[in-house]
Amino acid sequence: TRRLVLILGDQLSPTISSLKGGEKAHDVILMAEVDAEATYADHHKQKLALVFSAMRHFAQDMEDRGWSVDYRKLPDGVPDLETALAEAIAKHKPEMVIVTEPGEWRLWDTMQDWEDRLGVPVLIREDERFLCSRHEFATWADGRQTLLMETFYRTMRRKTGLLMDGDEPVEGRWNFDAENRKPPKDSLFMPDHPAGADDPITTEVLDMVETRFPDNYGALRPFCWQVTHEAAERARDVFLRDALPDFGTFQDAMLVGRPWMYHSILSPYLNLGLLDPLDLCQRAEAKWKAGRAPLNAVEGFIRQIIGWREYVRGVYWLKMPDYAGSNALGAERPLPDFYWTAKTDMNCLAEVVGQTIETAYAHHIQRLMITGTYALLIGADPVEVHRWYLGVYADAYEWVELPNTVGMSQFADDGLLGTKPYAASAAYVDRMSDYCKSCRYDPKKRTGEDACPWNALYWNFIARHEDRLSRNNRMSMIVNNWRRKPKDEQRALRKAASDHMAALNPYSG
Ligand code: FAD
Ligand code: DLZ
Ligand code: SF4
Repeated sequence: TRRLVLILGDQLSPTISSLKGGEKAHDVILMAEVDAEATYADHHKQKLALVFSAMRHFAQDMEDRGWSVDYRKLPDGVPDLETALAEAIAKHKPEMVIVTEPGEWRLWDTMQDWEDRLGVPVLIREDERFLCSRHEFATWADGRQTLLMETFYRTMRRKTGLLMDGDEPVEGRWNFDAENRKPPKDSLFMPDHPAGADDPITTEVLDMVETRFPDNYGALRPFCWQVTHEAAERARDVFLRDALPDFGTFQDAMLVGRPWMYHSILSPYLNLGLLDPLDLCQRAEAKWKAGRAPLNAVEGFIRQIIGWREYVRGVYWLKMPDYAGSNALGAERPLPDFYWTAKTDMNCLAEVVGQTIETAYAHHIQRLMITGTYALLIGADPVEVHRWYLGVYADAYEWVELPNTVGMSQFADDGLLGTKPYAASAAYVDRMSDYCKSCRYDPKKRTGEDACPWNALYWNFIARHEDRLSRNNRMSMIVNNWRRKPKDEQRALRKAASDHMAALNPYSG
């Protein structure tokens, strides 16, 4: 064997850089289901099944294309990737090992020692599936006072030529968010979400996950996800045809029992390598050019992918490993048990956590403004919040999850990513969803038995961080509103919040 090419579980692209220049006749691909990767987070059962089934299908596909694949399966897998490599090196005796850089710092750090420990040259190549390399992002960030996403996004628009008219944005504007984010209407027609894979490989994997990981988070069946390139492409085409036109307008809306809304539900496929981000954006742009989707929807969608997705990855690599321990607000409370059980009489949280348990999915505003904001308001420990998000979603990998959680949602990086904390009271939830309509609490009341707990928690949060927030341009008005409140109202709000928090129970498994 000339080269042993290690392909990780989220590198399922036939054009992955580790395979460049490879020769089917002489090289061997190694793929391994290993305990270390399956257990470094409390992965949702559906996430485990998605990763393993997609890995097995990809291996099959590569064999059909003429590659030799050495595939290690759980439950009889190996403890970790290094052991899998060591065993494969002994078996195939390669001249060298090639791997594409991993998405997570944890593995990157381990890989630095592989060459020494394995006694074979190890070549780590750049992951070319991203539009902006780690180096390119570092160059962009160098010397900037603030790392504004919007500035970065414009650079990416120019680089890709997406929605550009020469050097200018089409229709003269970079961003159409002013037309987005409308509250939901009851009578919306919502596209169906395609049923998950149920081929024999997937069935075998689901059974294995049930037996091997019975105590992991979430419900395994019905399985919601696609596991091949072809099926992910079909899901993509259905989204582009049926949901993209309304994506922008109702991007932030939430409705009881409607987990998917007009979102693409494509993040797991993008992150695994089943879909290519640039190709997806070009297809969305083509819908606008053909008059099939409005610009506010298409621009908003493209911004999430070439803007936010690339930007958070850049920040992650720029700031790791210290970023993972950020805790600017000194938050230390454990997450309450209902993040695992969905058993709470706060309807918004019961809905979002319940849907998370059932599907391993929640859309951005549900993650940011329901589970995220509540954790922020009660002062939950950002590391614990991060562990939760890293486990429960089908699309969760640290490079994208950590900056969204620690930075955007918990403000633990002191505003590096977002300019202000995403604190909100019940008024926001009531405006953007129908959750409050069927809740036992009243979103308009601040204190009293049926007052929504979010209101007291919100003011308590403002009070707790009064000094810091008063120095923030975007928050100082709210701090002044707090300061103008009569003392007895302030006391009542703070007492209601501390009573609520004292009654929370940590999860005990
Ligand atoms: P759509 O709304 O259809 O958006 C299209 C695509 O844009 C997504 O598929 C995704 O690839 C990209 N995108 C959108 N928003 C973001 C964002 N803020 N950051 C990066 N990419 C974005 N996304 C993950 O992929 N993995 C995670 O582990 C993850 N953790 C998150 C944790 C928190 C606390 C928050 C607030 C957000 C997190 N996100 C994460 C971002 C976002 O919520 C998801 O990408 C999105 O909900 C995926 O659903 P979708 O494919 O239907 O997205
Ligand atoms: C997420 C995941 C899981 C659950 N299992 C495996 C595995 O058994 N083998 C593997 O190669 N990759 C797996 N992955 C994906 C890796 O965790 C991912 O490559 C790293 O976190 C880097 O992003
Ligand atoms: Fe959530 Fe409060 Fe609305 Fe109930 S009233 S759904 S707890 S915001």
